[in-house]
Amino acid sequence: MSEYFKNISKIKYEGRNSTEPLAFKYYDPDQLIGGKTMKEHLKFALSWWHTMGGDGTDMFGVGTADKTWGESDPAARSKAKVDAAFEIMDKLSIEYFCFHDRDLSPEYGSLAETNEKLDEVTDYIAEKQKETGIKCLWGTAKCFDHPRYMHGAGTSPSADVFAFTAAQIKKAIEATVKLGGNGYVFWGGREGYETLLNTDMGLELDNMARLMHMAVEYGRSIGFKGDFYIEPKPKEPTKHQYDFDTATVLGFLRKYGLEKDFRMNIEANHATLAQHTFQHELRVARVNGVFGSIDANQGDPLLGWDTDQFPTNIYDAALCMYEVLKAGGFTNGGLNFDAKARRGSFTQEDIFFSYIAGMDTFALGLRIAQKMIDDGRIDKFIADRYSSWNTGIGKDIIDGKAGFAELEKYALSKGEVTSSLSSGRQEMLEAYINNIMFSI
Ligand code: XUL
Ligand code: CO
Repeated sequence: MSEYFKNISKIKYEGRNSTEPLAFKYYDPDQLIGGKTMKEHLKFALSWWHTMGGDGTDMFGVGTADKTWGESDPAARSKAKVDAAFEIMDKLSIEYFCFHDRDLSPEYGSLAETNEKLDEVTDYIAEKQKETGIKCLWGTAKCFDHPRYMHGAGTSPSADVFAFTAAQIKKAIEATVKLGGNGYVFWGGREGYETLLNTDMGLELDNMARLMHMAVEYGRSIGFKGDFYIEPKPKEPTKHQYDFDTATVLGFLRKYGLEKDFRMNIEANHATLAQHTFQHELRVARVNGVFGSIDANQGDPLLGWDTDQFPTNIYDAALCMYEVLKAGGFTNGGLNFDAKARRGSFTQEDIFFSYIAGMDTFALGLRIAQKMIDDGRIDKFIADRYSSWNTGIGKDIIDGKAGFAELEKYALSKGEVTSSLSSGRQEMLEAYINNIMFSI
């Protein structure tokens, strides 16, 4: 087995004063933060598609990075990708990976042959997992790139395409179970529409739910105990994706009785495409008990599309980790870097610089989030702000003891209530965060 990154040795934690670019400044895997090690908190994962396959191809030009791994034969390349991926994960101390079926092994002449070749690759991965202890965070099926999925997969107008989709997902769930994955993701792909003039929305949504019920039923029948996830995204590739944002997906899950088996896989750049902050999406998931996993990346605030950049924004990472800690941490989920080096960052070293940047950003985010909680000023402010619900009329409302009649009586006797309000203190709270961040 060849070494692909000969000039790069295992990346070490050297601390904040290090100027070595190929070293962690903040990610110290075994450091305890709030009683758990950083690696237990963060559960970093490599995304097979961007890292092992993404070569910088965009709408205006061909790839800039060589991701052939020295092989032109597709089967040999798939195997080489496994070797290279495990070398990257080992050198970066990344303990998980996420995959689409077709990133592991491409389509061949028939579905039967495609499945057979996928089995060979997953057998090989399973062996490497045994040797290294590296785990699968989640798997998914690439039901969006082949022309058969031009009008959608689970939401295709063609029942034949729906059947093909089901067959592909069945196999992808089997691969996930075989690799010990604790999650199976549905990201909408082309599940949405371009124009309502040709679209039976009601049937498409019913069918998407049918597909998910089949996936749950089959997954559970072959021993999948992990979480199914939906990864919300409002647009791209379709004009309107059905899984628009967390709130929309929640409505869908509840309508179709899927809420017990599904949680959210929240992606930062998808949140901003939906005109939400990353923290908003995480909060909606948390307060509704469906927080699951995270696709860690960021968009460019000046671009309105899904740029999938490696996360370097400390503020966003801190508020993200604050939500994760408040949710009790990850259970089956983790932080998957659904991110790619920029097209101009085309060298092998750039893979490492990108991951180091992302991992250090989240390590800092975690430290700041824990400090926000330990500091207590923000939590106390919020508790005080809502203290009128702990006693008196507030408590009566919560306890179900006061309805419209009692509240009218109360309001009439109380008179004007503006004086019961206090300042929202947004600027003071933002300054607290700066204070906490810069004294870390
Ligand atoms: C696409 C996206 C996907 C999913 C997995 O925008 O985020 O890579 O994470 O299909
Ligand atoms: Co994603």
